[in-house]
Amino acid sequence: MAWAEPKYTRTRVDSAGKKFTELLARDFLADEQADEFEEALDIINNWRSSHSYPRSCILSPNGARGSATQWRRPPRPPVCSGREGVTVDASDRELQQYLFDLQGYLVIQNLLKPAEVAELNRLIDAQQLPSPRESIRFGSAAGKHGPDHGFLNWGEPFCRLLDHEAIMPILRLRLGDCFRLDRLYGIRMHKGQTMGSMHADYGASALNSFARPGERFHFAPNGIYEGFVVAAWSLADAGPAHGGFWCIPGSHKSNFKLPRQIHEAPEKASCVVIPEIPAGSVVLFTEAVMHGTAPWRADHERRTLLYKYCVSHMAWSQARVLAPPDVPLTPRQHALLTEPADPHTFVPSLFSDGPA
Ligand SMILES: O=C(O)CCC(=O)C(=O)O
Ligand SMILES: [Fe+2]
Repeated sequence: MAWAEPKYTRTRVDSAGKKFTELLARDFLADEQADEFEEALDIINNWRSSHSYPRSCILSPNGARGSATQWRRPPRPPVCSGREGVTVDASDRELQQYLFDLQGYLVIQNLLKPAEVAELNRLIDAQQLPSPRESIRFGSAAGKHGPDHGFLNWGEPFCRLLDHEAIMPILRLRLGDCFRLDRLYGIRMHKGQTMGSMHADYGASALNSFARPGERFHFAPNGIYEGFVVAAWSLADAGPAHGGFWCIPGSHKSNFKLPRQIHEAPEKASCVVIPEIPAGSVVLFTEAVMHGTAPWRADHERRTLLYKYCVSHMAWSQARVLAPPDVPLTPRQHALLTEPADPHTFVPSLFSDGPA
């Protein structure tokens, strides 16, 4: 890995740091402020890449999008251009674990080739679905939808994503060796559409926050205490300029309810981030992180496939995702459709290097 030569004095770097922090805290930047922001970023980047190890949340498979030290310019305003930046090698599990745990989500860019994305989109087109104005969700299974195979029966490319090699080790970081697919659905959105409000399925703001905790299962105070993770595949570009998934990084660790002010106007809150998730990329997020759907502002249609996984002894849905009748599954894909049960006693590891 090549490290850059330092180009700026300590004083220059310090003042760039102050400017960067000041501008980052704003929701909107005027054009000349955006230029100042980028100039500050260039100085920090140079300092950073000449001195320190990168940090952030955007992963690129095998560094395919550039070196591990490369900042991506945050998109220009409006809202919440991400604090995301550096690309890191997708095989760096330690960094993935740290960032996923820290932020509650992780983006892996450009995992699917354009031809794979096109094939999935073609199979969706072939369903002749009603307009998203009638129904934003499509191809659902389990959850409130009831038992179904959903879009898994639309073709092998949908089943391949169930246990895609790039996401399994990252799901394992949060869910352990034994987990199951709890439900799935797709989202299509047209310009101007919105969907639901921000929510988290665990923690102080969750509907279940008044439920008594289990008597026999005690969690370490700072351990991972929820077991529901989503892999959401983008089949169309999503991000700050378009809309799509948004969240409050780190909120899965928060002990306090979402303030009304943020709930009512997330687009005004600088803590809300819309990550850049180009077509062919996946965002993994814990359902415990405060998240939701930003209004769709792009001319193109939003298309996202959401696969939701629980630790094996947990079910979020009452209903199950059924095996697709017309598409054969591999043994591991079948294993993901298991009934909830104790890990390792009733449910074997999904990983060949895990305990039997
Ligand atoms: O629009 C999105 O990607 C978020 C959907 C959502 O809230 C969820 O999957 O739980
Ligand atoms: Fe959600």
